[in-house]
Amino acid sequence: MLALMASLRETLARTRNSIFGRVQALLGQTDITDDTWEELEALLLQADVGAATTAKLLEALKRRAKSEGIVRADALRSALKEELRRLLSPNGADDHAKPRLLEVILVVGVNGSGKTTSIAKLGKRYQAQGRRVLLAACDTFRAAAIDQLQIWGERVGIPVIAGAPNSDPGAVAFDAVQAAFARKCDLLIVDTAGRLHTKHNLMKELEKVRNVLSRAVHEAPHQTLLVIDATNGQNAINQAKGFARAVGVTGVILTKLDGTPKGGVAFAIAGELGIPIRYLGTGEKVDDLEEFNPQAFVDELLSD
Ligand SMILES: Nc1nc2c(ncn2[C@@H]2O[C@H](COP(=O)(O)OP(=O)(O)O)[C@@H](O)[C@H]2O)c(=O)[nH]1
Ligand SMILES: [Mg+2]
Repeated sequence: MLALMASLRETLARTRNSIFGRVQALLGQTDITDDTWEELEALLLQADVGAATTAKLLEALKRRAKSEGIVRADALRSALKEELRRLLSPNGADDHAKPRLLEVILVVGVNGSGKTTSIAKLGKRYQAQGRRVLLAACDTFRAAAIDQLQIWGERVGIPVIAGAPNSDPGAVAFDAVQAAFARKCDLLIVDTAGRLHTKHNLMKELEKVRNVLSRAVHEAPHQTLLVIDATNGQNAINQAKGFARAVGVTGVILTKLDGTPKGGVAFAIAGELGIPIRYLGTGEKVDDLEEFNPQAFVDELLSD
């Protein structure tokens, strides 16, 4: 737990030191003035929280200040932390945890966001929990992408099902499901393309892969995880909306939080997409993945 907190601390250091440290200073031991609200709004926008989510937060805080009689800036900080935590906490039960014969996780996202790396990290983590994992290389449009997943598979000791470069990703997905059943695997993680040659339509290809999975395995994919590169800030939100429309994303893996001051984008993702963040990518190594914890995340950005 201590190691975990230390690594979250390191991961969020730049985000905290850049803007959230100033939010912390603004909401210190003083009274709230009109300037407090204006500066808070400006800081949240600078922290990549996004216009829509910043507006929602400000509205909620002003409402609370009025109804709860908050006049001190430090009390406002506590209220802000609560609102940020609430924003990040998914509502409803997580039914992906249901035990199944074969669970299928589809991983999507633009090229370079960290899909393949995150799949290796997830695979290793689940394998360590005793799951029998198989990976599917459905990013068939670049030979290097297939190789990359195979190299990771070898490193972490997880088999990879792949086809020839430029083969149909749906066919690879189908083969991978058959292989998973044959080998009695209980978790199949499917890697996908993030960009295609111009004659193909990425979202259509992803829908096809998704349909193959749902025909082959009851209720599959059981999770569709969208990988978002935190360094893309607000641009990532629009990309995410496209994926969410096309393939129905159930959760987000937010990567490259280490070394970016744009960690506030987590709040924009939660506020604008309403999709829960499940994991944080905290570095390039295979163990650099953390389960997302809203409370720890907010506590790390704003202390009491
Ligand atoms: N610093 C950092 N780098 C990451 C993280 N996740 C992925 N990367 C790097 O991002 C680059 C692209 O990753 P890759 O998995 O190939 O992305 P893909 O194209 O979506 O499959 C690689 O150099 C990874 O090492 C992360 O959490 N932190
Ligand atoms: Mg890849």
